[in-house]
Amino acid sequence: AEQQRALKDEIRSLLKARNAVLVAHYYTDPEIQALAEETGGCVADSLEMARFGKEHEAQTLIVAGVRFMGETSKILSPEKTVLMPTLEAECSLDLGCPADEFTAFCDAHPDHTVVVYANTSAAVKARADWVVTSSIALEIVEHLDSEGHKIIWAPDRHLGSYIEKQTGCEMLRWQGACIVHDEFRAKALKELKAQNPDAAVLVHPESPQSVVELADAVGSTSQLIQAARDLPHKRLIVATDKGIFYKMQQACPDKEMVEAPTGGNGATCRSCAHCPWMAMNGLVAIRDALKKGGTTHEIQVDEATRIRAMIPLERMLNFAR
Ligand code: CIZ
Ligand code: SF4
Repeated sequence: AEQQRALKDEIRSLLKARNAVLVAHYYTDPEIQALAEETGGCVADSLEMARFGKEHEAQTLIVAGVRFMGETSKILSPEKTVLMPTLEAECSLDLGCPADEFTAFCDAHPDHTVVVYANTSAAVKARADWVVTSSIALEIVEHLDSEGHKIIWAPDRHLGSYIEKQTGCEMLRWQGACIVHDEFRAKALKELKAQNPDAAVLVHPESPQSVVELADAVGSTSQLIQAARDLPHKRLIVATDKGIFYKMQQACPDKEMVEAPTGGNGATCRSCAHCPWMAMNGLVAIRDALKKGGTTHEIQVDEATRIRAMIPLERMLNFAR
């Protein structure tokens, strides 16, 4: 505890000395989210993280999350230094959609409008017509469908099939998945629901369709936190990364939250939904990033890619306004 406190103090002074602000994702560990809040930074989803970073006066952003979040921040704030606790924090959606393969796929379907999820590399965004987050994907696809566009969707297959079901718009879908949400299991969730008949079920749409079908509310991280507040239920079963409980409990301190079960190798696990890459964002790594900066921690996006990736990102930001 003593050591933790010393580390946090050191991070506080480094933030000041470097004119830096800490921006953390909802899936990082609770102590990291708390530190971001205490030091005037923010805790948010990937899009809000990038927006906050762009609008903040600090010269350096330290992004606690995964690589694509650092890249998105850099794309929107090229004049700032963007540091990450580790450059090895990846995302299975990003890894499963390499830019060269994706470009070839798009090139093979030139009559399609390319819509990619925020969980992709800068290079994949640079090949897209639109970037979307899970909070705005439905509206943008509906809009494009109403204008008669044929759509390529990448990379998350579950979010893609959820969008298809909701909008009735068929898309050419990349078959990626999130290793965390893909593990939620409908059978075990049904059993848990039966044991808690008064509970509402909240599900992130990166989960399998059979799990989404059991939900009382489906949405992005910020939408799920809002739903937790709005639903009348006092008990909530939540199918997303357990990092979200920090903000969800803050939003409704009087409610009880239960983790949805994951499957693994047939054995049901009740406290396993945590992204291993998000978990790499510890206090020591944050301290080191602020201390060393430079080559080992700084996000770089080459200028041609950045400028091209800005186009679909800004299209989304303008659509959201
Ligand atoms: O699953 C993720 O990594 C999410 C939900 C990212 C985001 O958009 O905040
Ligand atoms: Fe990627 Fe899933 Fe981790 Fe989010 S939780 S960063 S989608 S692997």
